[in-house]
Amino acid sequence: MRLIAHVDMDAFFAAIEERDTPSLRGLPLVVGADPRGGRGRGVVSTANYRAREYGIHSALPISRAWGCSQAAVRQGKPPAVFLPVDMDRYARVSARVMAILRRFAPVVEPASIDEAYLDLSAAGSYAEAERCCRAIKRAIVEEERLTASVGLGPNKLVAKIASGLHKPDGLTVVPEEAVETVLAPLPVRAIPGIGPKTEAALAQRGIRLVRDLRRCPRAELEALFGKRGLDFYEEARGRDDAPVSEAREVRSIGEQETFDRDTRDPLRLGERLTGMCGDVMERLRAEGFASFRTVVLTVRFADFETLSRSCTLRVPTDSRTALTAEAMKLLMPFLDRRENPGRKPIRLLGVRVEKLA
Ligand code: TTP
Ligand code: MG
Repeated sequence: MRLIAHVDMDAFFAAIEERDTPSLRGLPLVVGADPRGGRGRGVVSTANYRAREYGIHSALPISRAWGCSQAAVRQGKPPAVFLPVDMDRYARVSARVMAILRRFAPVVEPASIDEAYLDLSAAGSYAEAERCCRAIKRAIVEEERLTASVGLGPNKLVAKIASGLHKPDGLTVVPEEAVETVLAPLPVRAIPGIGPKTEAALAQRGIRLVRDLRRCPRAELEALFGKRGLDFYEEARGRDDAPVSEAREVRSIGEQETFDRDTRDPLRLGERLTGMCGDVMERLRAEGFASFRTVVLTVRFADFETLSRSCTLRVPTDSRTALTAEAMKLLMPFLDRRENPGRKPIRLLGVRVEKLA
């Protein structure tokens, strides 16, 4: 019998800010781009639960988050506090949380900065694995003063869905025999891999809940979505045999920045790019990688046209100078006719490293 847990930190970036700054506790918090009094650009990274009551959530444009906060103020509620993203600090906390998890499970697979899968099969029973999950939650609270939500189930798919069912500070156990009942009433979006596009395509056919998806014949799903359709067929039944594997899910580490104003100023772009390269290197180290080989630069122009260019080094490196130099080389053609014949100003720059070791 497999016993798989999924641990997901609650309102991760915002929870760290609250922990580290007592004066922020209990206030609605938004971590993300600078709102600039409603004129800011970029998006919300995360909001704490108090701010979510205002309608603010991850990936919402920061200007809209500002609007939500203003609306709340008009109803006599406190304004949201907007904080910039301090990725180095969050990455360091993440590394410590992952280290705690490794004390409890032989195999831990980090799935993002704030979530991981654990193989607890050695516990032998749901009762024992559940005790282990409680101990994990306790250790994270005691050592990091942060809460996590945990899901326990027969595979990664069910564990992941379960961890999201009782947030924050939840522990949700879904043994094999409960899988069908628990999944049936959930929206199809609860299935990882079903995004807004697939959701819309399914809704057109009247398929909104996992229970509707279960009624859809295998051949029909395959005809609609190809190989992914076959996955949906299995997932609707809570089936997933993917192993929990130490092999890092993290394939790339990147930073990006939307500028206050679209710009083609080489000095300003170069300065921001250098800053981002520094942040990427810090995260690379915080997440335990020794080197990278590929550098990818992303440029979004004022009209939202978005281009990426990459280069792969002959040998892996851990040098910040090398990263900055390669990123600069990739940027240059965007400043002149080579990649930017229309001389369009740039809205966003991003840099990421891949082929990590
Ligand atoms: P999530 O686990 O999706 O969100 P969360 O931990 O803030 O809240 P929840 O309690 O619902 O789990 O993501 C983890 C962190 O990743 C989050 O704190 C901020 C960051 N993040 C972004 O920067 N942009 C995004 O669009 C999302 C979804 C997350
Ligand atoms: Mg989380």
